[in-house]
Amino acid sequence: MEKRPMMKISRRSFAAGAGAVAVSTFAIGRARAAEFTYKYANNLPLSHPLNIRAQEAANKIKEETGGRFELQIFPSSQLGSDTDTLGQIRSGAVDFFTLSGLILSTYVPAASINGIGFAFKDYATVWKTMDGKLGEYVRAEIAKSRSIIAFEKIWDNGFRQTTSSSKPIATPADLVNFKIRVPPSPLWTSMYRAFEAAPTTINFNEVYSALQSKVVDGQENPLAIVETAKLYEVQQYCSLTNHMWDGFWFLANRRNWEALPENIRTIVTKHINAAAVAERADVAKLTEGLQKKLADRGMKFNAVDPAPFRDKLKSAGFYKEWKGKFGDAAWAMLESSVGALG
Ligand code: X2X
Repeated sequence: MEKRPMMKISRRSFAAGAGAVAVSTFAIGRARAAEFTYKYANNLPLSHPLNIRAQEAANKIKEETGGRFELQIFPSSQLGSDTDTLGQIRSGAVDFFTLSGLILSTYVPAASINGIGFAFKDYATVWKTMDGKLGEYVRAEIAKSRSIIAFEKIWDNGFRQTTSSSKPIATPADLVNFKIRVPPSPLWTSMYRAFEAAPTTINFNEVYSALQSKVVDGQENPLAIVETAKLYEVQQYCSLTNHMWDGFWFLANRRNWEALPENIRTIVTKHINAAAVAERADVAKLTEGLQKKLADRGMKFNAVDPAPFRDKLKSAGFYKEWKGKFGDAAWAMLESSVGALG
C-alpha cells in the first residue's frame, strides 16, 4: 500500500492549528459549563457520610442532566455558621442547606419537635415517625415560611451522647452547673436549663476550639460527629445518654428551586432523597464500631440509665412547657409514634 507523503507543516501553521485546538477545547470546556450551578452548604466534615452521599448524588445528578445541573458542595460551614447560613438560605444567597430541625426552629418553631428529650427509643421509631405524619407536618410548617422548602427524606445525624473533658455524666446530678455547649436552639437551651446545667450556645464550627480552650467542659453529639469532627481529641469522657435523636432537613430556597425546569427538579429530588436513605444506613453502620474505635483513641465510656433523666425533665416541667409550645395536635402526633411523654 502506497505510503501517504508526510505533510510538511510550517511552524506558523502548526502554531495556528494548536491554537485552534486549544480554543476549541476551551470552547468545548465552556460549552460543558453547567446551565445551572447551585450551592449546597452544610456544617459537617467532608468525611461524614452526609458529605460522601451528597457528593455521590451530585455526580449522579450531573450525569443524568447531561451536565446541565451542577451541585457545588460547601462542607464544614465554609459559607458561614449555621445561624449565618440559615439567613442565606432564606435570602437565596445559598440554594440548599442541611440543617437540624432544632436550629431551624428559630425560624420554623414546629421543626424542633423531634428533639424532645428521650422521645425516641430506637431507629425503627425514628423513621416510622419522620417518614410518617409528623415528618409531613413539619415539612408543611416549613413550606408555610414561603422562603424555604424541605425535601421529603430527612438525613440522619443520630442519637446524641454527652461528652466531657472533666467527668462522666452518670446521673442528672452530674449535669448541675455543668458547662455544656448547645447548638443555637431554644429547645436545647431549655432542656439543659431543666437539668440545672449551664448551657452555652455555640455554632458547630466553633465547638472544637471552645472545648479545647475549656470555654465549655462538654458537648453532646452522635458518635459519628465525635469521630468525624475529631472531638475525641478534646473530650475524655463519653456518656451514652441517648438523650435525643436529631436529623438534618435538606432545605432549598423556594425561589431558586422553582426557577429550575421541572425535569431537572425531578432528577435532583430523586437523587437527594435516595442519598438521604443511603446516608441513614451509613451512619448506623459507622456508629456500630465507633464506641470501640473511640475507646481505642482513649475516650472513657459509661452506660446511662435514662429513667432518672426523664424524671428530672418531667419534674422540671420540660415536657409540659414544650407540649404547650407545639400544641396539642402536634404533641399527639408525636406521642402516637413514641408513646406518652412526661
Ligand atoms: O451543631 C451540632 O451539634 C450538630 C452538628 O449536631 C448539628 O448540626 C445539630
